[in-house]
Amino acid sequence: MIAGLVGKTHVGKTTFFCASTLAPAKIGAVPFTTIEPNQGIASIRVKCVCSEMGVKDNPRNSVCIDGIRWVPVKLVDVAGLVPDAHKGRGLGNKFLDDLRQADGFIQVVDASGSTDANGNACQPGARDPVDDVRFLEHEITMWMTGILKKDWDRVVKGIRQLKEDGITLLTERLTGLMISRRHVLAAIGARDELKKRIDEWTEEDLRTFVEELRKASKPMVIAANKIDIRQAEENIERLRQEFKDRTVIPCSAEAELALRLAAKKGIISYNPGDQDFKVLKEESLNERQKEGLRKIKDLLEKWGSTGVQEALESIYK
Ligand SMILES: Nc1nc2c(ncn2[C@@H]2O[C@H](COP(=O)(O)OP(=O)(O)O)[C@@H](O)[C@H]2O)c(=O)[nH]1
Ligand SMILES: [Mg+2]
Repeated sequence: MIAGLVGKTHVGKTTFFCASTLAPAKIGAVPFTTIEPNQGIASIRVKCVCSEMGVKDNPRNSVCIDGIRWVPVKLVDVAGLVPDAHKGRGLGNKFLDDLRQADGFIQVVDASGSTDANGNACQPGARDPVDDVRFLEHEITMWMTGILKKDWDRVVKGIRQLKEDGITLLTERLTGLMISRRHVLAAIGARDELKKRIDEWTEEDLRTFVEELRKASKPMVIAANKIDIRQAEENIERLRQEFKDRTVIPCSAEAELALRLAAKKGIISYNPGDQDFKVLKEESLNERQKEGLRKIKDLLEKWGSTGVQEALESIYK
């Protein structure tokens, strides 16, 4: 299983990545916790059969803790996508190609609006994260369109001269993206204008097809990050209004990272996704750290969790 982290620079992707791949000691027993600087292993929770069936399980590559099985997922942190990444701007294509095998994407946006279009810090509230979601959808669609267009002549020739089946030809071109015939059929079924001979599709039809294909094949959850900044709340409401068919998960990657680091050091007891944590070594904390943890506690109380674990898991729901 592979999940891709996408988004422009400075929204918190690497923080999200570090938090997710920094497994608490017990979960860290899964092999290959780190693969490469931008690839690591995160874990998602599934209910373990041992609790349901009352049997003792012996999972080979996942761990079971208190009836929750932690299953490894490869997480890829795609360094800062910039507008026009699909045309190769900012090494965009190279990064995007790391995502070919991804089951889905976590779109990290700075919900506090404190990162401008080019990934530079700005006043909170100055940037509209709705625009970032649109830009990312567009980049991913254009990247997939590019892959398909490369061989479009062959598809047309196959249909016209060799009388091959268009759906099969399309599916063959897309297997490298982990896209199957089922997805191709779903995408075509979604739009009336696509229900005609594939070799007669216009550029516009092709883009429509890819847009539907992306929706059918690659779940994209919006991780609305930086909820610890006041301006985020209003933006999250707007994101939910604008993208009614998308999952928007409020997140604080920074809070999750702090909690996992503290848990790893044995200062607190905390499992990823929890609504709360318990301080174990109060005496080892200075005033600043205590204040930091208090703020995180308030944040958890308000939002239910840091959102990081939920964002990762919602790709697989
Ligand atoms: N306030 C706040 N800042 C965050 C959060 N997550 C990340 N950041 C900060 O945002 C900046 C960019 O983070 P980074 O992970 O490097 O972003 P990337 O460029 O998308 O990989 C850093 O200063 C982080 O500390 C968060 O949840 N809240
Ligand atoms: Mg980064």
